[in-house]
Amino acid sequence: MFGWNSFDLKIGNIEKKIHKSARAGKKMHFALIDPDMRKLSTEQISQRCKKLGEWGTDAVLVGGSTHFRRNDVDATIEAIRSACSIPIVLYPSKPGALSEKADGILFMSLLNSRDPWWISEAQTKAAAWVKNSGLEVMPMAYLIVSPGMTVGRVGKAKLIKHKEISRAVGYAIAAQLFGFRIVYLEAGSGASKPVPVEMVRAVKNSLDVPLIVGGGIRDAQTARERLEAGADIIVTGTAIENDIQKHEAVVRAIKGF
Ligand code: 1GP
Repeated sequence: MFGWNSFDLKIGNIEKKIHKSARAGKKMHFALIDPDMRKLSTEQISQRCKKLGEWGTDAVLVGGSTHFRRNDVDATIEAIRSACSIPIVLYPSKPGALSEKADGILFMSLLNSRDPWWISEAQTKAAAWVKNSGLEVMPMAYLIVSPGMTVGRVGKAKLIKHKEISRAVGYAIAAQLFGFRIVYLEAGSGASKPVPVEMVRAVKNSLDVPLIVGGGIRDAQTARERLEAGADIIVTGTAIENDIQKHEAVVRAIKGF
């Protein structure tokens, strides 16, 4: 049995900062690090996070769609922790790949999946562990937009096409009415086209909770356009993996917006 006293129902510090920044119009940058050690070694992860810490990145998300080794998640978190003091947030793909070494978890539902596993069943498997983990829990609705990439395929998403703006808005409003406190519009890691500006604007105008936008954002201009349209947080991953030095301009553009 769970006692109510053992679980903090209040919003935690990471999420408080997200809401406060969004209310103040201050933009945030989240870096995605894939715990797949075939992509980056722990040394490479540390080296990248040291730079991100200097540039003002607000959180490091740890997650990926294809690789699920708990040991790799732990090692990734340790490598980040040793290099910077940026909060570390799980961006989970599977109940077995969770680690209490992180600071928080995006407890997310892929609302436009065709498969109940990604909407509520995986979360149900992990729920007791998450509740007892001590992690800060941030309930988040995850919406996958075309092209969706690996996460769209693995998550069996009924992709939101670029012209389906009212469908995106419907999902976002439903998410807020369900009680999700953050909405994430995701084009998929490595997407050739990011979430369109018109969709970001329409979704933001319909929402009262912070909006995250990610997938295919590789340059400062693309990031700026989405921030102007109302994104509160920009997530980048592939560009950090590929060439961290080139990425400084993107992080600075977001933080200096
Ligand atoms: C993926 O939105 C994130 O979940 C990051 O995408 O790798 O294309 O930056 P990129």
